[in-house]
Amino acid sequence: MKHRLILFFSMALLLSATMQAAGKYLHPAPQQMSATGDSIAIPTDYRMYVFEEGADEPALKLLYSFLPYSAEKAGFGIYVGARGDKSVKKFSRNIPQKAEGYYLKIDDNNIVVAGADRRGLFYGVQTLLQLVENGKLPAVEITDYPDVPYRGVVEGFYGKPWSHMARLRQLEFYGRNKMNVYIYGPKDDPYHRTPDWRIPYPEEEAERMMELVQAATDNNVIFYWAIHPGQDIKWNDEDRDNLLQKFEHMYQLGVRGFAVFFDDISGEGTKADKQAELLNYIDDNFIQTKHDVAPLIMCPTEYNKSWTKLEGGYLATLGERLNGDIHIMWTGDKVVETIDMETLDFVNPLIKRKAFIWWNFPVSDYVQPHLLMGEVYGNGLDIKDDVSAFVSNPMEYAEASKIAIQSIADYTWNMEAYDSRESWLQAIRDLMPENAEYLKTFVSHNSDLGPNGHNFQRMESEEIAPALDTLLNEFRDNGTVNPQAYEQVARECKNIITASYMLLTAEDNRPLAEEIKPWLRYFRELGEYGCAVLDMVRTAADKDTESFEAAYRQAKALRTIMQMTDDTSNRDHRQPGVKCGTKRLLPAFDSLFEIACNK
Ligand code: NGO
Repeated sequence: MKHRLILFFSMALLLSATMQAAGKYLHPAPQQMSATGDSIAIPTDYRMYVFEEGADEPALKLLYSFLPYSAEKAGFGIYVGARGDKSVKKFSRNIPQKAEGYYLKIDDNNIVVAGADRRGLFYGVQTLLQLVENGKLPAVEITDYPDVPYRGVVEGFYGKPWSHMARLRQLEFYGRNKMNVYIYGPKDDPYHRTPDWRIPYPEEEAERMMELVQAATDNNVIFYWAIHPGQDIKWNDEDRDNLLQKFEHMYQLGVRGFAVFFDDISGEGTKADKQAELLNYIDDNFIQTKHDVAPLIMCPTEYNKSWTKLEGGYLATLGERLNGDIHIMWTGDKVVETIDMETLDFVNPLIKRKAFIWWNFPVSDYVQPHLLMGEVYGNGLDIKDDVSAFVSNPMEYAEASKIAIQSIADYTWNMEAYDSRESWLQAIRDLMPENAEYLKTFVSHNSDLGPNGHNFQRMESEEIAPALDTLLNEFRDNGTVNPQAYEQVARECKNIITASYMLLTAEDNRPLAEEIKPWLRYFRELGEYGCAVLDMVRTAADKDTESFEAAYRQAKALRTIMQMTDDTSNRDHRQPGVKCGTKRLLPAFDSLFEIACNK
């Protein structure tokens, strides 16, 4: 036992040393990986064994983007294919028996990327690319597969739908992070929802849709298109045919995944038996007859536990009547809540299948002045066998949502290995590689939601919180200034100001900088306000009345400026405005201001 433990620890050390040497934190974390510590230069002379030369496959396109095809006779072999392909026959025993899995081996003589299927192969190539560092590849052996079958995003929020460019960037990002599904369902697209769900997209929008479908295919993502007909649907043949015609129109545009949402509606449309009848009809007469379409997904009206009226039998009816292959979405115990075994133990028996999780995070349509860019934590690490899918409903800010989405990708791929902090830090680095430190400062103070109807809270400003508390308590109770705490808070205020300027002008992710611009301005003002408040505290403690007066006037003006920024930015929303640091920073600064005035 002892020996085994020692072996285990030395292996683990070796592995982490190797990965660190390669400067890499592979994400999502592979299920099994061993490394020798050696590395090889990216081969320039090699023989490639592919399943089909020139095949129009995302995995091959990706591979060729960094290893141009070479037919030279060379000793080094690159074997690429999926189970059943001749090119990887030798390795078939190593390929995991799991959908979307892959086997990857790099040594002195060969590179093997062998998928359990085409998507698995694609993920193997993604991992290979992630391993490249300074023209080198570490010698590794990886056996990998996802925990959750469907992982991705449902664009299902209220507010301005994502732009076409933002969606294209997202789809590439999903491929890179091994997410396989994107569900199109923005509430504010009139053609998705009542009353225009019956009408086909105009030419220009239809063309964009086709481009999105292509981008999804290129990144091995299933593009789902969702319809939201419930608010005015008539339970008659005419509307049933309207719906099928719209789906057929979307099919012609290339869509191969369909969903029907009955969330947030009232009236006739909410009837479970009618919904089930319609959905089974669509399933039998459209989904199943096409042969190339992914399973149908539905979002129920009672989509969370707090809205479930057991006595009404809504969910039980769906569970009993809906065809077994139709997925049913679920947001957890509440509209916005983390997902655990308990909620699945409640819903799965009712719906007689594994819930398709629609996780309402980092969506911010009910707290629009806030950006939710903090760590992703709180979901059960033991639920992989009890969900059929886990998709995130994001913010209307596509780039800013990527921090949470990347962590959800990590979480859904390998729950046991999921480390919310590591994943968050990596996502920050990936999003803005050259300004990661500044972005970390910004997002550390932009994660909580403030007071909200769903009573959902997130940690915020954790690192500076103890210093803020010490400074505040000692100053309030004794009128003294704790020097270390003061120093720490003062440094953070300066970091905030610097971070705002750096991010406003950052070139490594312009779309992100543009999205968060109003918050960056407010953030800078918050930092400046903090500095002025600290001056008030110091001069009040020193009984330096004249300097206090000046600091007071400055702090007051800055607080007014912050209010003006809040009052004038981000206006086109139901809940307009911008807020940063509402959990710790701003309340602490405001309290210090008050206390200093009363000293
Ligand atoms: C609801 C609604 C979404 C919102 C979300 C957060 C579901 C399933 N439908 O959850 O459109 O974005 O709340 O407000």
